[in-house]
Amino acid sequence: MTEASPVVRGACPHDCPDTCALLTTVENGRAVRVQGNPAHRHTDGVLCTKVSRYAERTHHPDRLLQPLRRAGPKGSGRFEPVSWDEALDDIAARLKAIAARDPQAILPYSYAGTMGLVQGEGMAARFFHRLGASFLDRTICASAGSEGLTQTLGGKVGMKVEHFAEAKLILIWGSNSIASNLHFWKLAQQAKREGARLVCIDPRRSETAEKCHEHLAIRPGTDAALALALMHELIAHDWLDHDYIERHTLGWEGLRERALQWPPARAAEVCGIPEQQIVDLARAYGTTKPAAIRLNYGMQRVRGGGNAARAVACLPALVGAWRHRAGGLLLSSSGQFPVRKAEMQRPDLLAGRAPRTINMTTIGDDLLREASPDFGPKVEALVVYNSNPVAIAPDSSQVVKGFAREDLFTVVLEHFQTDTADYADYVLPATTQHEHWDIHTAYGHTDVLLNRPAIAPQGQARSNTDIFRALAARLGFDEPCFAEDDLTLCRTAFGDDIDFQQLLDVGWATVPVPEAPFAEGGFPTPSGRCEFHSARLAAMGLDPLPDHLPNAEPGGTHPDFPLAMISPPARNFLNSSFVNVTSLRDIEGQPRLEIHADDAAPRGIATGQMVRVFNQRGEYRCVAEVSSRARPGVVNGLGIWWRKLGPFGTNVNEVTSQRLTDLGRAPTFYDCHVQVAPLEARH
Ligand SMILES: Nc1nc2c(c(=O)[nH]1)N[C@H]1C(S)=C(S)[C@@H](COP(=O)(O)OP(=O)(O)OC[C@H]3O[C@@H](n4cnc5c(=O)[nH]c(N)nc54)[C@H](O)[C@@H]3O)O[C@H]1N2
Ligand SMILES: Nc1nc2c(c(=O)[nH]1)N[C@H]1C(S)=C(S)[C@@H](COP(=O)(O)OP(=O)(O)OC[C@H]3O[C@@H](n4cnc5c(=O)[nH]c(N)nc54)[C@H](O)[C@@H]3O)O[C@H]1N2
Ligand code: SF4
Ligand SMILES: [Mo]
Repeated sequence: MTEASPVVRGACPHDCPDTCALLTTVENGRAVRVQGNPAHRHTDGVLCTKVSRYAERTHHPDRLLQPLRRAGPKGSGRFEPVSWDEALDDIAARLKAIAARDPQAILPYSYAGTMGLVQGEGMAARFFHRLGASFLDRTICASAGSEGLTQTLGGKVGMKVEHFAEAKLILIWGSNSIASNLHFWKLAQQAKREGARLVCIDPRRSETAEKCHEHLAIRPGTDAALALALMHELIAHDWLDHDYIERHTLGWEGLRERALQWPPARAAEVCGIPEQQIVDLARAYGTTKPAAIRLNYGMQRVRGGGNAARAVACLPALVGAWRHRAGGLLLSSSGQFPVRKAEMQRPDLLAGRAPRTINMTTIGDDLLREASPDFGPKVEALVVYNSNPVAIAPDSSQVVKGFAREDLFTVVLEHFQTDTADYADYVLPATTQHEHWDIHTAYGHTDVLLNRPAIAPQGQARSNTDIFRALAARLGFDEPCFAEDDLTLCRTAFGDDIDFQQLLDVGWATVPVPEAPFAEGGFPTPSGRCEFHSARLAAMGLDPLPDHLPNAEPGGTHPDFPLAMISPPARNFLNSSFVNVTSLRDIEGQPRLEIHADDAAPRGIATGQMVRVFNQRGEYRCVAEVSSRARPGVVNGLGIWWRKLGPFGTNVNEVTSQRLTDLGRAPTFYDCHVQVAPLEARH
């Protein structure tokens, strides 16, 4: 295959653990087909439905193809075309004027539209560092679990995903693998065929849960209670690996004492499942070797999410599961890549300045804050790229209020006129993965992938890097790093730690990771041990041992909002991406709320009926589906629709809160109480 060939090698840019290798067929300058590369072992020639339609997205009739300037009130969606020069000159002048007063009044807002190291925080980070803009704390997805894992195992490290195929027991914990980690599911199936038992721990009877041998439908946010009860049983039956605990862990006495407070009966009460299920799972976990845990981020979007990840991450050390390459745990492998972050992002351009940090999760509140000694200057300008905050950030009525500020200068780099782009002063058309270079790590395997552009930029679209280079030039940033092209940035990402020629020739390269990374301990924690007891947490004034922290809004306690709601992704969307791709939206139909018959009946709710889902923060409307996918007391509001494509212009984040997790300053999307009523009932 050569560069001139009509099939071009790329990488999936999305925030999905699998980071697939793509093959794009090009005809007459158009991407006509996207397939999984059969030669890449993790992709194995298979893509999810969404990305199989990537060409439809690239050549979508609604693609933004020219820069736009606002021509109506904020949010009205009225824009007029402008030239790139006009747009960039004006944006540069506005940012310059604000920066002259205080650059911290400028805030970048970006996340996972692309996970690429170049089109993500590559040139953009250099630009904002040089400017001295506020830092953005990128917490919206994973930082509670990441922090929990880091405080316990020492980093985002764990089992190699391929070895799950050899496990004899697999706990799929807080992950709807079929929807969001498809290539792991294939390995789990392989293990199942070899006799492994699959257990799913998830409040929702997900596509994955229904295909496992066992499903523990726990209440949201009760994972730590379950993990502590499992430990209780491991102790009671002495299914412990005393030698491993002695040599490779820290703080066993304290953890033991805490676990002994959690007999299965107590956890059964908290988790809302039969005691016997806990007892049986503990026996299976204590006596099956090798046992592997696929933990995922679904379980950490609650108040105690960081502690819950910590509690689960303690389990493998207790039974010595790490001794075997098919034992242990995987949450994220992203800590295993030797990315040259400083060379990519150039924090040295701050030149000693230390800007304040704003948490992306609380953007709703923070856009509405006035200047104060605590907060610093009011946010005057927002530059959004790779994200759609008006749809995906919690407590959207506040987010909308912030974005609607007439005195806020907002620039949005986008492929489409999203809910967020509707509030922009300038919308700048960005290239898609088909139109630019990039380089990718993964969080569900350990390969680096290169993405080659398959086609020319559509219309007047420009890459994020190109846009930030152009702004840098207009602001007079003349450091040579602002002149580097994308291929140079791709090369910089790993320096000589990766064979770049192999990336060019083959498309990917595997990072060396030991087969069984902690068989002999050697955790990347300060003590080198698996830290049940974390001195670092103690030093922060936090509980050094993992504990169960009940949800802030557990459902069943508030008189007006008795149901707990979780809002995991709909299978055919990727967060808010793809909602505007007609063929995928047609599969999803309408925004749906799954509700158990026991909760639907007393409310007079039937399948297909339009319902109001509401709490103290707001209300959204969607179609009810009375379904055993929901457990009693918990409703599942599948996400994340574009507000303007859902009925009544709202989505599920109307009711979620800006409360943060125990660790990692992360959102609590799945810690949310609501009431549900048929739409007509109000009249
Ligand atoms: N199809 C599809 N794939 C995706 C995405 C998508 O939007 N669509 N998003 C991508 C992104 S950004 C991410 S971060 C990952 C997310 O993927 P995951 O990490 O798997 O997280 P979620 O999909 O949020 O939730 C997974 C499961 O956790 C369950 N869950 C909810 N609350 C709890 C709880 O308290 N405890 C337990 N044990 N389980 C709970 C949910 O019901 C859901 O079935 O997926 C990526 N892949
Ligand atoms: N209620 C609820 N809310 C959630 C979640 C949930 O489970 N429930 N999940 C949360 C999670 S895990 C995450 S990760 C966040 C995700 O939230 P976001 O990071 O905002 O991800 P997307 O919604 O996919 O939006 C990404 C946007 O980036 C754009 N984009 C893609 N590539 C490029 C590019 O190269 N250049 C530019 N300029 N733009 C590009 C896409 O067109 C898209 O509109 O949402 C969170 N919100
Ligand atoms: S979203 Fe995930 S499964 Fe789908 S193509 Fe991308 S990496 Fe593969
Ligand atoms: Mo995410």
